[in-house]
Amino acid sequence: MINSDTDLIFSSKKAQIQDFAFDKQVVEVFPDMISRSVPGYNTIINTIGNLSKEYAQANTNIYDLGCSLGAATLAMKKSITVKNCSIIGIDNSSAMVERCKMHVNAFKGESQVEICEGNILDIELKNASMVVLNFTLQFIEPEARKNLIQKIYNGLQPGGILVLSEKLKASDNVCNELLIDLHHNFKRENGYSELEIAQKRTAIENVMRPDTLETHLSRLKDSGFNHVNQWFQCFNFMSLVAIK
Ligand code: GEK
Repeated sequence: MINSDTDLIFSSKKAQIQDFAFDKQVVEVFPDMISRSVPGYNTIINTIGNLSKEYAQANTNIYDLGCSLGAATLAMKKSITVKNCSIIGIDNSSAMVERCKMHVNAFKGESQVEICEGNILDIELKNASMVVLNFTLQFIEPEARKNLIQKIYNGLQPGGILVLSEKLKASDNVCNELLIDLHHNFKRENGYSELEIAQKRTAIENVMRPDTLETHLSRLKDSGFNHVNQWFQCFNFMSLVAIK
């Protein structure tokens, strides 16, 4: 059923395709867009909630970096029962932050939640027991990714966890094309047309630059994470945990 929350951004032919931006138009349809475009999104959000039950430590901070409308923040707010945790959600899109504040305030939870507009490359990260990078690192300039992961490692308490979810580029070109085809099938099955798939692909290719799994794993190891494992993959979308 099509309604005002349905993602129709690329449904009509555009004379010129601008780079994708997390603006007001995207915010309006974001939950529909992400759940029809990212295989396993709801499973990943639920699992972030479950992991926060296990890993959130009393008197620490929990960070949701690139929080968008706060789906992961909310899953954690609903799950955390230990005392005196602060969940801090950060996003550099003012349209996202404005809407996110309304979403998260609508639910009660044990932890206090603060949603801030800012660049995750500039923030200080300290006394953390859990950090979530749910499909955000792929939008960060590749040269800045190592420092960000290192900052996260340094800001985590021993035993703290990073949940990193990303779209992947397969290192083998044949397999990469296969995974892209399977993902496009997933989008077709969720009602996106060929035109929408093609125009979105053009709009996003300059702003979202996926890494290979090998690059993620070696960056995490080089930053000091000794315990790293993928727990989810569907087509070219994966999520992993890294524990300090
Ligand atoms: C979810 N985690 O629903 N600083 C802060 N925010 C940024 C930056 C930056 N440098 N770069 C991009 N963003 C969410 C989904 S979406 C993924 C994350 C997607 C923000 C950007 O504004 C957007 O809200 C988010 O990262 C990426 O669990 O749409 O594919």
